[in-house]
Amino acid sequence: MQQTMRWFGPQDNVTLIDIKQAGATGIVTALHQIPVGDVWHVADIKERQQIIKDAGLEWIVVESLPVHEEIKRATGNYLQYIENYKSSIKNLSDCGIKIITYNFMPILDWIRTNHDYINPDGSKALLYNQDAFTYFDVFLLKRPNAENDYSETQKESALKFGSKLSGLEKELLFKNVLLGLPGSKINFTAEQILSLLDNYIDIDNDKLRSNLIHFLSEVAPVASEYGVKLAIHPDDPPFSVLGLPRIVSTEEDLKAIFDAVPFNSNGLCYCTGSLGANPDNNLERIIDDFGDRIHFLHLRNTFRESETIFRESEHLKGDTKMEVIVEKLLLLMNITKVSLPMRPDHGFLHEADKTKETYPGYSLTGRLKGLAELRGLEMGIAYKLNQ
Ligand code: CS2
Ligand code: MN
Repeated sequence: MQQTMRWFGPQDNVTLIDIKQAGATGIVTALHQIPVGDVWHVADIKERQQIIKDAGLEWIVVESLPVHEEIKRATGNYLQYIENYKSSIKNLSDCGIKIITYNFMPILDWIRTNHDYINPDGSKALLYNQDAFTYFDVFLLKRPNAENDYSETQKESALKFGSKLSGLEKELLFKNVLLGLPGSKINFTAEQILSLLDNYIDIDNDKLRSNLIHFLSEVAPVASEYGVKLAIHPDDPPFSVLGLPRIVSTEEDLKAIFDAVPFNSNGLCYCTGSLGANPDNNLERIIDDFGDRIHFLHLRNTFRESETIFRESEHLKGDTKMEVIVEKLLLLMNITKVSLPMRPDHGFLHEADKTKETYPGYSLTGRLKGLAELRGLEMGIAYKLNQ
């Protein structure tokens, strides 16, 4: 595996030197300053690439080249945005960057209700609690008709959860759920999110899927032509939130996407944390079934405390047996002869990083620990396999 770490660009408090000293050789980043939908021009890509090169690292993966909301909804200027996406693919390829991650989650990227769950050792983790989310949705945001999306028991349980929260805790829940996109510190307001949600009223899973397939049928041939691999990131959490459609959550979802657009460039970002939060997803089978479509690895673990709560756990400890996954991935790479880039995805917030402002899940020490553990795991397994 190629060891990488995500860097949010020059304003990231985790520096390229930090990342290099953590043992990564590859950088995963994006031009966050470019508005979603605009073309990434060669000059801008090269400028960022040079900064990374000067630090002795290489930009190997783009995460993310975001998909404009109008493409997801197939409205307005979406055809132009698809053309822009093709231009960005071509420009990235011209600069030698050949892996692009993106997602097709409407409006929001990943969602957690608690960004500061305290582990027994004092470090902090990200957590999703369905009661907290339901409380947010029905009683705080008061999304129209949200009450119809939950059972009476779910609503009672949510209300019980909410009744224990102080005013400040309610504010924090609001802020946590509506955190903007990774790389941005801007939260959505209630008015903004409600009006954005309105745009999806007529879009169900089938419609969103057909919009994704249309998008892929346009961009995957271009990616193939330029030797670029597209890696769709699974939904996180892998189920519907806020009444929104979700189409990259299950094994059947993946099959539908890959079958519909059978270019190898139409691939997957294999995120064990996102896919693993749904106990019905068989992570090993996903490697067996879609191994040749896996172009990028996010390795992290989750722990399901109950049917309604999951939290991020240590990279090597949780519901996913990371040793089994890494062994399977090494066997796959032996066959494909491709060294897949891997990043530890999120990490805990450790005491050492408490005073540094970083994006939730993206402090240095927690990810360094994850990366170091995963590298060691790989080395041990590779040694055994080659004996
Ligand atoms: C990432 C995602 O921070 C994370 O959890 O795995 O935000 C990911 O970058 C995007 O969904 C990819 O488009
Ligand atoms: Mn991920």
